[in-house]
Amino acid sequence: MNETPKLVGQDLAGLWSLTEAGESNAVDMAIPGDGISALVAAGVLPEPYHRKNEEACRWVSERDWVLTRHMTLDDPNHDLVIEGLDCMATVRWNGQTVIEGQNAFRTYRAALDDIACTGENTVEITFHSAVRVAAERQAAQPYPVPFIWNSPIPNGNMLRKPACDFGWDWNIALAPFGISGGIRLEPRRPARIDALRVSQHHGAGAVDIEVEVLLDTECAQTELQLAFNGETQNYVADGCFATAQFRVTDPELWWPAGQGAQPLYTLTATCGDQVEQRRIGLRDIALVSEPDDIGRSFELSVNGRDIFCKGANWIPADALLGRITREKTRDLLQSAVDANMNMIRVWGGGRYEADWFYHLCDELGLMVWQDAMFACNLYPADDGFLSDVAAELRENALRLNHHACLALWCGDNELIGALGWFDESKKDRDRYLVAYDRLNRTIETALKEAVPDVNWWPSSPSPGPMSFGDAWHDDTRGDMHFWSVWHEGRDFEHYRDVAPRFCSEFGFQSYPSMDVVRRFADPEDFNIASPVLEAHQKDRGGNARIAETMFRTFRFPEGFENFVYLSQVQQGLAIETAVRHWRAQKPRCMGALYWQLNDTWPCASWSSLDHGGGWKLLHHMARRFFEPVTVSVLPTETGFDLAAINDAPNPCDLSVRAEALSMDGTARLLFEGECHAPTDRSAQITSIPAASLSESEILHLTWISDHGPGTAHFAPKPYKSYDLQPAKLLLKARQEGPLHHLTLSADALALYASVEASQLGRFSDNAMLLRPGNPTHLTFQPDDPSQPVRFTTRDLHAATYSKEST
Ligand code: BMA
Repeated sequence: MNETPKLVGQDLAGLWSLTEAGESNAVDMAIPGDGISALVAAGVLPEPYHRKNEEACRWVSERDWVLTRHMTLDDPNHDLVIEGLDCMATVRWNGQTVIEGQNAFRTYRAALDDIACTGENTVEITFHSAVRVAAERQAAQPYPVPFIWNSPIPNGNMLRKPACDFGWDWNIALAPFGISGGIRLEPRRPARIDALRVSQHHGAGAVDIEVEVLLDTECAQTELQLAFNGETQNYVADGCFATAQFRVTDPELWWPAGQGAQPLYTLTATCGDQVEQRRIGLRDIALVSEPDDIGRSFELSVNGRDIFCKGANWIPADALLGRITREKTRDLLQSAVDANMNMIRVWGGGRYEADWFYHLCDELGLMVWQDAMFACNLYPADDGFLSDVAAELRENALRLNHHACLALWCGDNELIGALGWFDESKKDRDRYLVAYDRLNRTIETALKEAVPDVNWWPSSPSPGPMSFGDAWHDDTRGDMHFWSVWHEGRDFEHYRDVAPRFCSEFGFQSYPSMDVVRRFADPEDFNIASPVLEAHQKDRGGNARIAETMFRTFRFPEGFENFVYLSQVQQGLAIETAVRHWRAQKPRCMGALYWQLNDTWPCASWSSLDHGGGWKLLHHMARRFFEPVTVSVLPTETGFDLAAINDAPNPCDLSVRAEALSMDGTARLLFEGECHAPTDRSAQITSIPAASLSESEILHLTWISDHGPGTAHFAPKPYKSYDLQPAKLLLKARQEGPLHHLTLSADALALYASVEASQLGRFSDNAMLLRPGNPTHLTFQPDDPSQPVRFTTRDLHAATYSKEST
């Protein structure tokens, strides 16, 4: 069931006419949508994601654009409502200015009664160049307010639109304009429901629901009807406010994925012809951050159960808002849950997502860490800017407050760190820290006024309220962004030197999969140093870091396709090293959200899902290293500790086997035993002396519990130091209906054995360890089953040994 209310009035979504200001050539523009997508569809611009076309599309953001639509009205007595007007826009109705938009994160509403007429009407929206207005605003600041170097389009921090629109270290820079939400005429109502604030009080065997109705009304009294869980109550509201109470006995609780079900109850509020519907999951969710012996804890508790949060950071589903669809977004979120995630962090450089996004997360059991939309820049702190921010936070907090998935609100992304990145703020930290605190207080105050019981965290990363320390290197307090491995070039082992309380960002880049590369590049571009591939790598040192890490870890790959494959293997290895280690630190550590889940366009990035939703090897590995019950190898000075981790709701027992595996695939048993895994902490299984493994062996683990079997391996030395044997992978494929059944077998130990397909689809597994005599079965579900598929196999030996040496 959807939350979208039935429209009373007139929907103005659909085709509008777009012209450059002062020009006469018009093209169609779909609303919701963006101008770049419209100009591409009309053939005015080339496909921006292809090769180096970004450059050819940049000029659009430097011009003004006019969107027009004519319509006939029987009754002019309407409000014009626009959601996601992005962003500096003047809206004229029959020539009269009715809205001056300046914030893509707010809803604008204008009464048209004196302006609209019966019969033919014209609405015109002028989008002023974001580049020009941002520069004007910067020039008007009383002191310089620097923006991040990742953004090739300057001054994005002056405008309230997604920060990454101006470019990011993974994004194309186009600063698109458009409308991301609804645009409609609503009948002028004497009283209107502006927001519903829903709070839950959980007691023994019952949940009390309080619904506060916030009305926009000039009437002294308004009749309302509220219905929840089959019970209907009638009210007469005095003024702008009414409160209703409901009690649910024997409630069916909402749980994060992996902890239980996600039942949703329906709340309906009716005011005249306005019917608002919300789906409510009953849960008691608390952010627990308290001083302790280590420093300051950070964890989420749901219905009294401490939850280890596993997941990734969410960025907009596409760089062009017109290309974002509910179906594609659902697929990305479903992939998160399928990889055993229970949380995503909606990162502060994107946007507050649409209502339906949070509704999907409610249904899927994906908790949402919600940043306020501020990232990596310094920001203005003048009254005009701050009052706009307060209105933005109030609106979004009220819009989203009822969602079960919403776990916490966070003030920003990395604004405290940013104080140390710019010459201006390094020279005068006092001024910029005060400005920061004004902004941060504005956000906190607006949120708490709107939704008093909100779970609030001041910034990410943050050691805690009123702490402005280095949460990139301090693993004792609050949430941490641990970037030393990627941005400081430390080796993967360095992940084990820290034990964050909650790691809300850490990441390692890889190349997009070959099916994605083929869509944006031509074969002559297939070289990471080619201009086209470099144009799709937005992190200055990114290619060098990927290549350097390969030198450290592997023998160098043969050819471009193996380079792409190996970049994904090493990305998976990096994140697996961190996650397995930090999960074993439970309960000191209670969360690991890697950077980043998805991509906005096809590029080299830290994502585990390709642009288009395909699974990179990291995503397959994440499914395994995020499994509720798992075993981690913790290297010590004398050997290897094995730890059992259980994030499932109940304790369980595991049977564990550890073997020494040689490169030809033969195995020697080192340990076999049972272990009890409680849910509140990781449990030591055994220690394996370092001398148990010969120089040419790796550790191989298998286990079985109530949650099924699991497997992992651990190589004590870089893979390049092992003499891998030719695995000679053999793939047998058979198609049954839409599904391809694949059997993969090997002649010797095959590490990170993978299958790629010539078209988009989902493999059931990948990046596997194969041993001779133990074939593996997997499936491939193509997106388009009518097309023939060609499969390619890869493994570490085949990718890194020249043909002559095999
Ligand atoms: C983090 C994020 C992003 C960035 C990523 C990779 O700090 O907050 O700003 O894209 O690092 O550099």
